[in-house]
This record gives sequence, C-alpha cells and structure tokens, in this order.
Amino acid sequence: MNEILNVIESSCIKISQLIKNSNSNELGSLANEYNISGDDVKKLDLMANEILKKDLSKIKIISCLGSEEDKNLVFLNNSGEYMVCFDPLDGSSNIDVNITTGTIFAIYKLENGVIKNGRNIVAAGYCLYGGSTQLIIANQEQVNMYQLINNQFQLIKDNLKIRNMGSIYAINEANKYIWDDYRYLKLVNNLIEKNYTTRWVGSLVADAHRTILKGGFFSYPSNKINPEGKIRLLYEAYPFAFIFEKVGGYSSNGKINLLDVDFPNDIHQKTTIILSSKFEFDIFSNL
Ligand code: FDP
Repeated sequence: MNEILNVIESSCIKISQLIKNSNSNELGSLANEYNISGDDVKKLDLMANEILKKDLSKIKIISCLGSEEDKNLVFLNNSGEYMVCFDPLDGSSNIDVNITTGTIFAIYKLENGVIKNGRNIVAAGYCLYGGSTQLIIANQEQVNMYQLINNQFQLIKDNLKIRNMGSIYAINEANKYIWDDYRYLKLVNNLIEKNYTTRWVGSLVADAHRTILKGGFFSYPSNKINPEGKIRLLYEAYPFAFIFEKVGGYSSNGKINLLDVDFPNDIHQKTTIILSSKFEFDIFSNL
C-alpha cells in the first residue's frame, strides 16, 4: 500500500507544479465537457486526472481506478487487491480565482472483487493546493500532515486530532430555502445564537481541512435541486468520513455514519455529507 501512497504523493507534486506555474485563467477555462455528474469540466480537471491515471496504472497491486472524471471504473490488473478512487481536482470553480483546490483519494481493499461500504478503506487523504501545498494522509492508525517544502513532502504534524468544539459552521446558506431537511436551518440558527461565524470556501478540501484543524460543522445537505446531495460518495464522502473518524470527529449522511452507508454500485453516487466536531454533531443529532 505504501507504493500506492508514494505514487499519489508524486502525482500531487506534479499537479501542484502545474497549478503554480500556469496561467490560472487558462487552467480554469472550460474544456467544453461535462462530467458524469453534470458539472462543468475545466482543463485542469482533465490534466490532473491524466496525471493520476498514468502514474497509478503502473502499480500491479491495483485492480481498478475510479475517478470523478471517468464514466466507468478503469480496470488494470485482475490479481490486484486494491481499488483507488479519486477526485483529481476538487473545487474546480475556484481554479480561475486562485483559491484553494485539492485532490481527494481513497484506497479500498476489495473483498471478492467488490466493496461493501466505506469501511473497506485502508488509507485515504487529500492534497491542498493553497498558499502552500499540503498533504494529509490517514491510515488505520493515525492522520499525518505534510507540507511541500523544496519539492518534497515533509512531516509538519503527526497524529492530528480534532477538538471537541469549534466556532465556525460551513454550509452554502444560499440553499437554505430549498434544503430538504428542516434540521439544517435549526442548527444554523442555534449556532448563530451561540456566536458562531460562517466560512464557505466552496472547495470541499479547504472547508473540511479547516474543520479538522479548528473544529466546527461542515455540511452539504440534499436540496430540491440536488435531491441526493452534491458530494460524491466513493471519492469525496467516504474518504473524508474515514479521515474524520481517525481524527476523532464525526461524519453522517444525516441519518447514519457515512462509512456505514452501503455502496450502491454507482461509482458516481451522490450523498448528503456532514463532517463535524463532537459538540455541534451532538446538537444536530438531538434536533
Ligand atoms: P466543485 O463543484 O467546485 O468541484 O464537489 C463539488 C464541490 O466543488 C465541493 O468541493 C464544494 O464543497 C461544493 O461543490 C460547492 O458547491 P456550491 O458551489 O453549490 O456551494
């Protein structure tokens, strides 16, 4: 498995260099395509996807790859035990304004060629392309944070843990009149009364990363326009649910722990997502 993580690390360095050394207007321009989820595809999404697929396809222990940008799984080796899934470039709408984007990934151990749910993950993480490039890797034991310094990832914090309570909630409040579930509005009002403030970068990687470091509540609930939610289970929600469990936080689809949601066989399945520290999660759970 370390072999897979090493390759993802080096792919992320390539993507980071591409972002830092290219014209952001150009990278953020439309590739005149839509992905399977109906999102606009930017040139950088496609370039990042090609980098990851090319690099990972050399690894013999990988059975298949699942990417946000590919309609179907890409099968590599019959004898491979692992499935690697990724969102090559999360937060695409922030590319042209030079705001943090990222790569999200999960490594799944297959059971008889399939996965049951998020508990098949053996390692997950994300790379943030922001003011600096940082890589967060969670394995079964702990979550470590690395920073790209002189073109090498150096450990800057080991065994990350989330605090019990934060002071920020992150939710796209512009959707509040179309949320399917009244509890989100109740929670927001409750947190405002407690003097919480709002942050919404609009890149899952950045909003979830801040929630890990500062605590608080992050959610993208389903709504009338996105009845299944917006965040994809296999390469966004499950990996972050795994990371949040390892740092001592909470994840949910509004009903149960995201890691226990059965994998529905559609690699692009969407879900409601909640990522939170304990205090806010308890309030939500009691609404
Ligand atoms: P994007 O479409 O820019 O890739 O996963 C999709 C995502 O970003 C998340 O990163 C982000 O949290 C969310 O969509 C933002 O959606 P809104 O623009 O509806 O707020």
